Amino acid sequence: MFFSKSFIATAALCLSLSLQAHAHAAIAPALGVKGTPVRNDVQRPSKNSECGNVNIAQNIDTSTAVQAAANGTFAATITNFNGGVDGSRQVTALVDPTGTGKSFVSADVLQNGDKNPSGTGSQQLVVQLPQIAQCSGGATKDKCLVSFTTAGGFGNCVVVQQAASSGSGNKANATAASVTAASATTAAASATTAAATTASAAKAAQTSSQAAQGGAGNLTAAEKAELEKLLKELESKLGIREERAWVSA
Ligand SMILES: *[C@@H]1O[C@H](CO)[C@@H](O)[C@H](O)[C@H]1NC(C)=O
Ligand SMILES: *[C@@H]1O[C@H](CO)[C@@H](O)[C@H](O)[C@H]1NC(C)=O
Ligand SMILES: CC(=O)N[C@H]1CO[C@H](CO)[C@@H](O)[C@@H]1O
Repeated sequence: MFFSKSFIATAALCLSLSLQAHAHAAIAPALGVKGTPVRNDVQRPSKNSECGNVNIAQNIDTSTAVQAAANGTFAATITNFNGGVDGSRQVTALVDPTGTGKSFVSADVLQNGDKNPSGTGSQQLVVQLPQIAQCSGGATKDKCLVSFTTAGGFGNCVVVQQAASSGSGNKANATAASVTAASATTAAASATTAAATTASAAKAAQTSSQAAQGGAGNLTAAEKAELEKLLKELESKLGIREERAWVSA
């Protein structure tokens, strides 16, 4: 009633900042991070920025790389900084065999972490690089970039190195046929990325305009509950009370 538009917009901003501060998990060794990643190193991978804010070209050659086994699997360690789905240790993985951050394809996670851990801790993740994904990135031309995203929407990239000598499977399979398949996949992936970028920009604009107008319709139940809690806190500080139609309980 009183100043609901700016009030909700401010509250939504506070909410997103508070979620950022509380919900984190990092996968080591992290792209662009020396040593064990800490809470502040956690990124929010997104469709047009799968490694978050980390500069890929500047970091791919200086970051610790995980060695892939001859069968194309590799392991990484996920550590969460708070419990619950927001601090989820369950991930999905994307691989960019070119190491540029521009042509990701999905990869199977053979061993995953807990989706809804009760506390903090570390677990091992095991990922299978796709057969066509012979790593060719970085100065050594044998590095892949792997982007991990947790069920809570956090994560980061990891550099994976695939030794040429491990190539009995993947490398030897880089025949004309699989090279053709790989470039077709890459082209398809870039087309998808371009489309997704436009779509997500439109969605972001729509979402923020809805938030600014006081529309909370696109928030999940948990987000609504969190927003409501935050609003009540602000209201009690300001000594006001406002009716919100979207509050279910
Ligand atoms: C791949 O190789 C690793 C290391 O040798 C081994 O531990 C793992 O079981 C293998 N995985 C598969 C799916 O063959
Ligand atoms: C290439 O990959 C296929 C499918 O995984 C496999 O059956 C075949 O043995 C591989 N070829 C070589 C030369 O390793
Ligand atoms: C993805 C999604 O749920 N979009 C909805 C957001 O809210 C508007 C208005 O409430 C709906 O029209 C969208 O379908």
